Amino acid sequence: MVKILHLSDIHMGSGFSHGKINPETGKNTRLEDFIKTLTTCIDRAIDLKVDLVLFGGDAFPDSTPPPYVYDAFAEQFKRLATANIPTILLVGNHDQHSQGHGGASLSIYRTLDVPGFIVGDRIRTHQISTPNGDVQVITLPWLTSAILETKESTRNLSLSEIDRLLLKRLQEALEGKIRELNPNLPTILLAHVMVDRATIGSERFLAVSKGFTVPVSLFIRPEFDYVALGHVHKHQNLNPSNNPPIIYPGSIERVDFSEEKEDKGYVLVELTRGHAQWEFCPLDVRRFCTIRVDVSQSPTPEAAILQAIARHPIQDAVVRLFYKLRNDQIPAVNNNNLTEALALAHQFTIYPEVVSPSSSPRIPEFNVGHSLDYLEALATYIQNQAHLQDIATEMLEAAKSLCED
Ligand SMILES: [Mn+2]
Repeated sequence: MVKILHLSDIHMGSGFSHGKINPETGKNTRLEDFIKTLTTCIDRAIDLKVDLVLFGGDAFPDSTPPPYVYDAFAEQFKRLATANIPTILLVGNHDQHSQGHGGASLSIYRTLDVPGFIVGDRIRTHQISTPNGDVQVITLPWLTSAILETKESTRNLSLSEIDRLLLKRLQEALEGKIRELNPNLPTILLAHVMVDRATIGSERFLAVSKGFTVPVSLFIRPEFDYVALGHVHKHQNLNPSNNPPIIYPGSIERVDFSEEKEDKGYVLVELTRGHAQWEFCPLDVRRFCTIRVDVSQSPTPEAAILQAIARHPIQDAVVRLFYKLRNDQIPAVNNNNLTEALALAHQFTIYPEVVSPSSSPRIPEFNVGHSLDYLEALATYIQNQAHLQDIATEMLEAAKSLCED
């Protein structure tokens, strides 16, 4: 049985705006948080004497992090080399340099020939010897046409045609690798991809280019015993039958507020040919906390905001407070009192929003008991908007032609 630690999406150096400078170290506290969490993962790998560490990609926010961030990452991974634990660093979209081909922030580990380290920047099969037997790993980095060696010109193709072409190339490449596998060895696919079945959080906004989505069916193969993914920050298993498990461990720290409610962690796997036993191990990471309160109807707006703050566990958390109030209530809220109430938080941001009760009166016709046909609804809306009268006919005609398509 081969023991594996699978982690992904470290994004070290992100989210500095959610931290502050630690006066003792001069470092941003969010960098310190990320270092602490990564340290915990590496400690676990060493304490448990795992046979292999798989990193699913996205080491930093981009491929050219500042040297002190680069160092902090290397300092942790070096401990695996010292402990003789083989490690595969897969290249994610954030690791690839946007200029030119093949450059990646992780390539330096190959250049330096770090013992036991493999950089997965192409589709390749790696056979790794461990004290508990050999294991084979197919690496599938973030896909670009360069990685798939697409020779055809894509100049005249639409984006969806390029995606189809890439998917076809991927299927061919993967099939080739699968046929060359040793059928007797435990087998892993390590891939940095967006899989169609995934529930996505912040990667929607983080991805530099949208890239394309791979159907999960491509990975449900008897040749694979475990599919180790990276890219999506929310931990999930995409294969309910668990045969094979298709696992996003998710990011190890919250990169932004879209991950407020997600558990963060890594995955431990016990692998034999034909079976993978896996377990998600949660990490103790900094909490994010959003407070939303509408005090526009309150006779005591400041007290209402303070009560809302008191209801939330803000201690040591990254907090954002959204409150809505009327224009005439502004003098009744003293920002210093809010700041004082939030002082227990690690870091906080306050977003007041002034609402005016008369800004959007309902159109009476929309309150009728029967539902309106959408063209009827549009016509009613336009009738009620003085500034649209001169283009009313054109708008309705355009809407009709859209509906006919
Ligand atoms: Mn990614």
